[in-house]
Amino acid sequence: MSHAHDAQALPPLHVLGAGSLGSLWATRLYRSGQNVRLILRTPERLAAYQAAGGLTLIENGQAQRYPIPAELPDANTPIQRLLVACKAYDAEPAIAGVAARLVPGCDTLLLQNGMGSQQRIAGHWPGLHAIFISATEGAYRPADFQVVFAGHGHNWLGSPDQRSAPAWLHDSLQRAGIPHDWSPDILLRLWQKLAINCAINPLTVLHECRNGELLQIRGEVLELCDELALLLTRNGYHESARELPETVLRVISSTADNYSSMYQDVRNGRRTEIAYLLGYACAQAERQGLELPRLQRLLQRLRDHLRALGLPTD
Ligand code: NAD
Ligand code: KPL
Repeated sequence: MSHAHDAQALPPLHVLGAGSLGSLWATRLYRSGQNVRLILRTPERLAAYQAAGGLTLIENGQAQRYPIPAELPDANTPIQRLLVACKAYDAEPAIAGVAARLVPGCDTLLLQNGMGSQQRIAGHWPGLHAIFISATEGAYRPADFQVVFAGHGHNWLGSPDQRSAPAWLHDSLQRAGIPHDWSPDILLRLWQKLAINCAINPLTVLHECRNGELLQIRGEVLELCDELALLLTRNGYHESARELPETVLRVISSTADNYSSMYQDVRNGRRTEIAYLLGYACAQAERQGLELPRLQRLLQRLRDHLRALGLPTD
């Protein structure tokens, strides 16, 4: 039996959230012959998608359209494999919209940035096999149902309760050319990324600058790293805590010309994922009785800034 046949024989991988990353995953899976279905939010979105004739992936300047089948959340077929590619604040309500279709043990890949949404979903639907993903690939949408593959990166996948990877996962992602590894400690990966994000992204928003310009306020960045290191240590991540200042400075240098994702959200008038990034870090610190005044002040300044721009502060 050929691999392609194997892949087609698997139940569909439903992609909930056909935005930037969801489209990047769906198009690569589909073009490698795999059984993928998009779940679009409303009949209007579905009609617009059908009129567009599929999802277009733009990679190295080349555009290719893929007519991936799509359906609404209330379609009546069961869901055994699900990729949730909504923003962190949309993920739980989006799953609620398809909850009646989820089979027990459904492999549920959660692509959200930051922390908090994944844990809420795993807690709300304990019967799912939740797989958390820490993703550093980059994509954006120049238009509806089009996605530009903007930055190579990696995907770390893991189960928060130490379960092993579903049998289909590695082969499926490998055939699609989606770079990935199974991480035995996905929470460590997510915490590390969260800490880096907290040290960089809010300051780029407040100073309206590229990542690299933060080197001019290196002292402020390092003070934040001190407090973030306390938080990492409290959660058992001693080595990451020790390495954090160096890691953050390295990320700033290697992404010096980039605007952070939070900067881009704010610049484009979009809701940020603040509650799952700096907001989550501060809430965890408070819950754990840790006083982190610099991070708290940064959160306050960021919320004030968002409020002044008329953007949500959560
Ligand atoms: P996006 O806004 O481009 O896409 C999210 C999609 O989900 C949208 O199309 C939206 O309409 C859809 N959606 C929301 N609620 C829905 C519902 N109930 N039913 C169906 N669809 C629904 O977001 P994105 O940039 O792809 O980001 C997704 C996640 O991945 C975020 O947490 C983000 O931080 C993370 N991430 C993104 C990138 C990137 O380069 N884009 C990189 C790393 C991590
Ligand atoms: O991941 C990032 C982002 O923009 O969200 C960087 C800037 C690399 C680290 O926070």
